[in-house]
Amino acid sequence: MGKLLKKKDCKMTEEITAPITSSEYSADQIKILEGLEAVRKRPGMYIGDTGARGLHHCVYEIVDNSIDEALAGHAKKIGVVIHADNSVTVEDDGRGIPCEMHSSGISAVEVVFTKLHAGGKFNEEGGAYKVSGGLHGVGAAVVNALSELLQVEVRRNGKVYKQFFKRGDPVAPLKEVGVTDKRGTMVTFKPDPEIFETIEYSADVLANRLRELAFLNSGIHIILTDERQEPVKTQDFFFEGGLVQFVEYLNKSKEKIHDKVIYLKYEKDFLAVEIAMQWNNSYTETVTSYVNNINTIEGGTHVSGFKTALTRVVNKYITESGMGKTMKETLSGDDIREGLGCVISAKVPEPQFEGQTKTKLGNSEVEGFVNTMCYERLTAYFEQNPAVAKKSFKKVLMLL
Ligand code: TSJ
Repeated sequence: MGKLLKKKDCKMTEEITAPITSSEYSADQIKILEGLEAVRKRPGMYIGDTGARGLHHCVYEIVDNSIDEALAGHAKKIGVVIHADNSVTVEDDGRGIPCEMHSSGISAVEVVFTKLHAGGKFNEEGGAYKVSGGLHGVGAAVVNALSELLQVEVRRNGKVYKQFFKRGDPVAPLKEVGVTDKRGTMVTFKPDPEIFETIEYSADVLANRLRELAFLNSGIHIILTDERQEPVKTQDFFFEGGLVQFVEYLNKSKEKIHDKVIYLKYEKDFLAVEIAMQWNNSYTETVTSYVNNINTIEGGTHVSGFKTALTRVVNKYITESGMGKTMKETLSGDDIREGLGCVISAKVPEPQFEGQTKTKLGNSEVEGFVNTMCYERLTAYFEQNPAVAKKSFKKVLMLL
């Protein structure tokens, strides 16, 4: 993923104040375009860079909207297609972006694609548990600004609506173009070669991120199609087992200490954490962590909460079970995590990202939340699964 940007880093577009009639349509557009002009002037500020990373980031920004719709319980399938000309289509079977008129007289769809500070409002009204990554709901407008062409098709209320944009500029207002019995949103965009150093998508880069999203959000089908080759290649990423399957995937070439992946999940007051882990016979620790589907490379409070709890639980188990009767001191966290493959995924409503690369979770409330839940759940897990505990801690104690 590209650089994570805070809302305050983005220049806000001007507020649209007075309601307008259709004849005033183009006049009002000028104000909106001032906002998107800023994106075209300094694309790096919004998508990190204008190289391959930024190019792929555009797809992630659009996909994030569909992931949110799926997390809210309204979509099951997300399709991503790389076309022959390197334009990309993202489609979902969700409720469809609302098409009614916004208070400004512009359709809600157009607001999503032209206003830099639009997104958030809808999502709050929707009451959904909106947690996916992205530029706080401005992603669609940013991608639109950086696209030579963008087309959106919404299927909603039995109707099909369509709108086109050129370099962020609406060609015409949202138009009703037909009837349908389906629901969903489809967006096709062609990255602007005036902006990007390359517009050639890598199917592998997209596949890796989409697979990761499918592991992190179990039950969603994410289907990638690359039409640039014959025969057309399609991959369907779908993992009912979510994080458990993610750890199996990461550990697939390793020799496992115990068969079943340990899995914990806890949700309370809009905070949620899921952890899957399994020891292998190597000496390397691999703790991969995410917050709202964003890889927290530098870790943070969710990771430290887990680590502290694991160290306490394992030492307590070793002492109480008599496994460590020859030991004078307690095991360090590093000892315990030798050979541990682990994925932590936290969902945090207002994440604070810190550190050099803004990939370290800073929210202090998360540390205690994860620590308490891990201490309780892991204690219970090892009591109920003594065979797993014995095998893993023997390895940790180097008795194997
Ligand atoms: F943002 C976007 F335009 F880029 C985009 C949004 C792109 C794609 C491929 C999908 C979507 C999208 C948005 N999929 N589903 C939604 N859902 C809504 O925007 C939505 C629908 C209904 C309601 C409601 O409260 O009735 C609320 C929302 C946020």
